[in-house]
Amino acid sequence: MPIRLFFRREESSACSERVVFPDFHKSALLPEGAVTPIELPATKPGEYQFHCQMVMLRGTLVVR
Ligand SMILES: [Cu+2]
Repeated sequence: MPIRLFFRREESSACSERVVFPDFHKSALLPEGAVTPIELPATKPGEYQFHCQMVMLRGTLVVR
């Protein structure tokens, strides 16, 4: 199934203004104080990294 994630940006550092999912060639601007949905296509089980533009803030999306 396609994936929909919601990001809520809770601070104003420029670092957190964009989230990047390199495996999906997808990124989104995150307005401060707002919830931003991000749609990703259906994909194989595995772990997919996401991060800010400078790769300082990071996370992992686990697909089972
Ligand atoms: Cu950053």
